[in-house]
This record gives sequence, C-alpha cells and structure tokens, in this order.
Amino acid sequence: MKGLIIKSISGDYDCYLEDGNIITCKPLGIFRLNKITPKVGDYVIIENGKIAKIEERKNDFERPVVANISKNFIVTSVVEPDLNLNLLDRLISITEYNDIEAILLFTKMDLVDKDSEKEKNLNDIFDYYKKIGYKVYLLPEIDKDKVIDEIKNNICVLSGQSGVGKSTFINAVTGLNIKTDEISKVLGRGKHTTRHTELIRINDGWIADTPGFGNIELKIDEVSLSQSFVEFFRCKCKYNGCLHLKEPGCEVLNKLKDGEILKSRYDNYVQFIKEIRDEIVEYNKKEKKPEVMAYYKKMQKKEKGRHKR
Ligand SMILES: Nc1nc2c(ncn2[C@@H]2O[C@H](COP(=O)(O)OP(=O)(O)O)[C@@H](O)[C@H]2O)c(=O)[nH]1
Ligand SMILES: [Mg+2]
Ligand SMILES: [Zn+2]
Repeated sequence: MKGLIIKSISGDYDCYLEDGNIITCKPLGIFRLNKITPKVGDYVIIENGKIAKIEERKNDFERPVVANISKNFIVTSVVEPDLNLNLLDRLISITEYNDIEAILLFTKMDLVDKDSEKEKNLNDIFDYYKKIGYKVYLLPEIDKDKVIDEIKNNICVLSGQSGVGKSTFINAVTGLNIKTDEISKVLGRGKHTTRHTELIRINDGWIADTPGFGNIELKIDEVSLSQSFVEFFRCKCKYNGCLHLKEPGCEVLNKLKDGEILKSRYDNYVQFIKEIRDEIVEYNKKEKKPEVMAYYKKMQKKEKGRHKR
C-alpha cells in the first residue's frame, strides 16, 4: 500500500492512503537501526500495518521539517508585525537553495489605507518582486482564491514570522480553528501556538502551518547565496563568480546605482554574506561543535568544486 505521511506525533505516523483513508502506523525497526526517521511529506510503502519503505525525497526542508515540498508560501505582514524584508529575503534564499518554488504572500492589506503613501511604497516593493519573477499574492481577501488554486496537487508550506497570519489563512480557507496568536502576545514574548507539523488537505493538495519564528540561520555558502538572489544571478558581471561586493565591472553594482535593483535586497544580501563569513571565522577558530564543523567542511568543499567549473 502506498501512503503519504501527513502527521507525526512521537513515533506514530498518520498516513494518507490512495483511497483517501488515513491510518496510523509505526516504521519497521530497521529504520531506527539505520538512523532514518520518516517525516511529514514522505511517500511511503506500508506493509502489514508498518512503514516498510520511504521513497526517495525530492527535497528535505529543515524549517518546517517537511519532505517533498513543491511550494513555500513565504508569509509577510505589511503591518503588525512591521514589514520585514530582511526575513523575507532570507527565506527566499533558503527556499531557492532547496529548489523549492517561493511564492510571496503579503497579509494584513486590509490595515493599509487606500491611496496612502504607505500603499504606494508597498506596491513598488510588490512590483519589484514580481519583476524578478516571483508570484505575489495579497491577503486577507484580494488573492485568496489564487493561493487556494496554487495548492492543488502540491505539498505546500507556510513559513514566516510569528503573528503574520499563517494560521489565520488556513482557518479562513478550511473552516478549521487552529489557535491564532493574539498580536500582543506575539510581539511581547514570541509565544508559539502551532506546535507540531501537520499537512492539511485543501483543494486536492496539502499545506502545512508551521510554528512561527523570529529569525532563521542561513546555512548556505556564499556562492550559493549569490545564486539564490535570482536577479543578481542573471547579471553578466565581468568576473565569473563575482560576489557583487566591490568587484570592478560588476553589473549588480551598476544596476543598484541606476535604481534597477531594490536597495533593501542588496543591503540584505551584503548582510547575509557578512553573516556567512562570520560563521566561517568561528568555524576556523574551531570553537564550534563537531557537527557544525563537519557541515562547514562540506560547504567549503562544495564551494571549491564550484570555483573549478
Ligand atoms: N487585520 C488582519 N489581521 C490579521 C490578518 N491575518 C492575521 N491577522 C491577525 O494577526 C494575528 C496573528 O495571526 P496568526 O494567524 O496567529 O499568525 P501566525 O503566527 O503566522 O500563525 C491574529 O490576531 C489574527 O487575527 C489579516 O490579513 N488582516
Ligand atoms: Mg500560527
Ligand atoms: Zn557582480
């Protein structure tokens, strides 16, 4: 029998079967021996009521912990909490790096005055992200149906800061009643109300709400980072492997000067590069835990390989 894991709670997995039924099963003991843990989003083969095989994963996301994601809806509120383009660009990079489609949802548009300066500035930002190739949808109402259409036949996740309206969106679409955060609590102490990850069926597809978070570490090498800024990657700089910092003949810097590249995008990029470099300095001081060191070793190797090409 084939199934899709839609929920996992302390070693029990809810599997959605092809006939639409859901059964709860445990994996065979062999998985634990091989240190393999099934996760939400895994396509599995079930034999005698146990998970016997996990199909190869298309991708393996960390935040949220869901496999085989095809679309990441990155949720950003335009007010309360304030528009956070740094987190947005960070999440876009991580999503691109994992070969997942990033779709941008901007929430709380109902709280922005029509024809205000604020609305105009927001529209300029939306237009920029559209121009570089991202789908931009506005919530709560304007593009709700388009988002629902996007979910069809896909495994999707909602990601973004606490309080931006992820649970609210799912509730509005499903009629479910996932607990939502009161904004005062969110801004105060960062209380998270969505605790486990679960795929919810919408329009013949799947979507996962995720626990909110404040920030997220970029576990990317700098070359991959530069490639994950899609509009920078398309620029024809003088030097191969240009990181768009101070290099002569850098088209990104030229476009920035001409106002063709959004300044916040570029500033966030430079900040991320700095973050990655600081991490590597830490790594070189060998103060990091062994697993972190192994991770950066792998990264550096990968980077060297890229430079050879
Ligand atoms: N006005 C308005 N409020 C919203 C919108 N989306 C969410 N909220 C409110 O923002 C708060 C946080 O929403 P929640 O869904 O818990 O955010 P989450 O942490 O991302 O799941 C709640 O009080 C919601 O009622 C929206 O589009 N417009
Ligand atoms: Mg929530
Ligand atoms: Zn460049």
